[in-house]
Amino acid sequence: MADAVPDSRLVGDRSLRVGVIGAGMAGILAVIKLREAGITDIVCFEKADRVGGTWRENTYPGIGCDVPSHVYSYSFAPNPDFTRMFSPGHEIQAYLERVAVDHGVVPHLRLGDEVVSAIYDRGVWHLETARGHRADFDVVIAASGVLHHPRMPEIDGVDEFEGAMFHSARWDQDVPIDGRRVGVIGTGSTAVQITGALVDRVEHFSLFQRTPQWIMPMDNKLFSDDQRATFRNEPHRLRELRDFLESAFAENFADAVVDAKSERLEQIEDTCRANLYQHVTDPELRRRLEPDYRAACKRLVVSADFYDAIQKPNAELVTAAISRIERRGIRTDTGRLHELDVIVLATGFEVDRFMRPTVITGLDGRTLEEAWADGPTAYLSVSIPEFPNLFMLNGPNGPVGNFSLIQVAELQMDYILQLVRRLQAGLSTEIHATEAAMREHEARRIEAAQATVWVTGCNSWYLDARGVPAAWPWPFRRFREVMAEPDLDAYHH
Ligand code: N01
Repeated sequence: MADAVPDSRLVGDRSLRVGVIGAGMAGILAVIKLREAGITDIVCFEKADRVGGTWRENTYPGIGCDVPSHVYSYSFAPNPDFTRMFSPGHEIQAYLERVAVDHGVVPHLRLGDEVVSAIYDRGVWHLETARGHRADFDVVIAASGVLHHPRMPEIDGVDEFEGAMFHSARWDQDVPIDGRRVGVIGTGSTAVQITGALVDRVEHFSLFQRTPQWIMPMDNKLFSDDQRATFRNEPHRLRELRDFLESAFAENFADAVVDAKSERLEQIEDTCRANLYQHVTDPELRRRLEPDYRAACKRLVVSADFYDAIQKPNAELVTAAISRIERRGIRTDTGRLHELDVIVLATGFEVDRFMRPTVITGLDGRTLEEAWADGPTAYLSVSIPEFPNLFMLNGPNGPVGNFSLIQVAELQMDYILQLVRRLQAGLSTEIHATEAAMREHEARRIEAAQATVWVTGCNSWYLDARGVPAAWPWPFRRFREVMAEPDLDAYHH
């Protein structure tokens, strides 16, 4: 094990230059943690003109986080001001911007400049940006996000529509919505949030469902002024709430989904079924809304208002398959044309892209495209063989879905820093996972994935091209354990 991993404050003698790709939640975290480790020569590249990642890009009505706010926040930057148990997106965006200012991230930002290529050559990463800047780094941390390349549906006639049409992650705020006829394609977490937010604003709301979803009820309670004052004045109370939510979340959800036979998973299923039967009284509508696969097989959708919204008189659940998009709306295979003013494509994301389209070239001219020809992999989601001194936050096959990705990234960053400290201390010049370690990890991961709920008979974005869940298939505590300290035997170092 890595008993030789030094603490930089004690032995650091080499000054490192670190490039961070992306200034979303994970990139902000990387800069803060690097600075804490005494590394200040950092440039954080961000293609957009603001920090925030997902929370900057997604501005659709109803956007919020369905992970409790006090878990979906940095452990070192609690936010007593969150107004609800589950925060709306704009509060999270404001929080991330504030953290970036308060924790000294801003001077390291290079906004509006996308990294287009990163080439490794004898200990140095040469980065080039879309604006033609070139800069060299000893270490690169890729914090470029997971769900950020919109997946456009392959539907005939998409170019024919004469109204407004956009992907949920590219919401056009200039398009009027109120009093209009709006159609949403998809029934994932995004579409469900949009449904609750839009139905009372529009003349007619059509939800085009290809596959029904289980819906976990949510009690999105407001924190009162008094509660928030208590969180502010007695920080330990906020810490207690966070600890409670964190362990409840891990035990009740994260650990349940990786064991398809678990009792807790049955309870999740019972809760979702009861939610449907209690809230949807029309048996025909209920039949159309009831999935034929197990709850949490797809990423579980959490909502306080979806069933009420879809039963409003101006709302319609369309379950006939979409045949094509036409000038005036969407035609289904029953022959009916649903006339619409606005079509929202809540059709999800290309989840296997990660840092791409950035062209990344490691040892011996090997590109990431080549390394990932059979799908994205990385040792413990963090390090790719033959790509030395490049580390990923929220990389492939890690804990995704109904988790706090902030919590995940914090654990990964502490792990990465232990490797970076070796470089800083001059104990290593190149660190990257061995091919053998990655293969062994992948084999064990794929085997363990067979016990998860994700392979019990549904299609979802968790599944890779081979049908293997691209996710962490073990309890969350195991992730915590392996992230505690790198096993140097798994690395060239
Ligand atoms: O995307 P999705 P999302 N014709 O991939 C349908 C996170 N998130 O943006 O199920 C018709 O889940 C597709 O149908 P089917 C969260 O991790 C978090 O909603 O494939 N339909 C499906 O219904 C989430 O899981 C929050 O049959 C088509 C939908 O589009 C992830 O983002 C909030 C179609 C896509 O669902 C992605 O969620 C929101 C077609 N051609 C999102 N193509 C939080 O609160 C696709 N579909 C933290």
